[in-house]
Amino acid sequence: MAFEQAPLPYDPGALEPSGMSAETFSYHYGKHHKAYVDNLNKLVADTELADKSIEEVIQTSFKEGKTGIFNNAAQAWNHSFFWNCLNPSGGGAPTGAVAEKINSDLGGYDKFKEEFKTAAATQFGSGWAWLVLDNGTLKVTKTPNAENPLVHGQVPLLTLDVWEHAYYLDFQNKRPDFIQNYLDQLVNWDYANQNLAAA
Ligand code: MN3
Repeated sequence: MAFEQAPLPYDPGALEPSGMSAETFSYHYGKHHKAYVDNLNKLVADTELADKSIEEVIQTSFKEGKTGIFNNAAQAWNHSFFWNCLNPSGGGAPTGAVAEKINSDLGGYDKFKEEFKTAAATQFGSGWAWLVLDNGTLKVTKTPNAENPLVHGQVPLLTLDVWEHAYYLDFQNKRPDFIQNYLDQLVNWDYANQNLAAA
């Protein structure tokens, strides 16, 4: 049983008016994400990990220092999660329970935005910025390369991919503009609320 790349939750051109082009999706989903899934399947073929859930593969390979498997499993998972964090009608202020918790745990939406922008902009090299639930409290974090909150016992609510491949076609070297665009035009608070409700 092979791991599969989940379909995008929208048409690859659907986010173009919101600043993320179909060309970006053709590379980011069609090449980068696909390669992580394909590599994962090659690396776990004929091992006991082939029949585990991808979350179990992530935890086990991280604990056991199986870097190649971890990197590809986590990147396969991170990207599937990331596509759901984007919405053609997304962006702007949070809603629902997440909004209330951002007020109580992070000091409000404006403070969240500053903290998230700083995390995403200061992740040196490749990585991810996250909004997570950590022991019942919201936190903004950043992780290098493929690392994700699952291996730190946290529940991810939202993420932004800050690998250069995520923004170079649309924003070139201007990572801060890509981050701002995510917050203003793309972020899917409904998905964050679903993840919070399921936590
Ligand atoms: Mn990526």
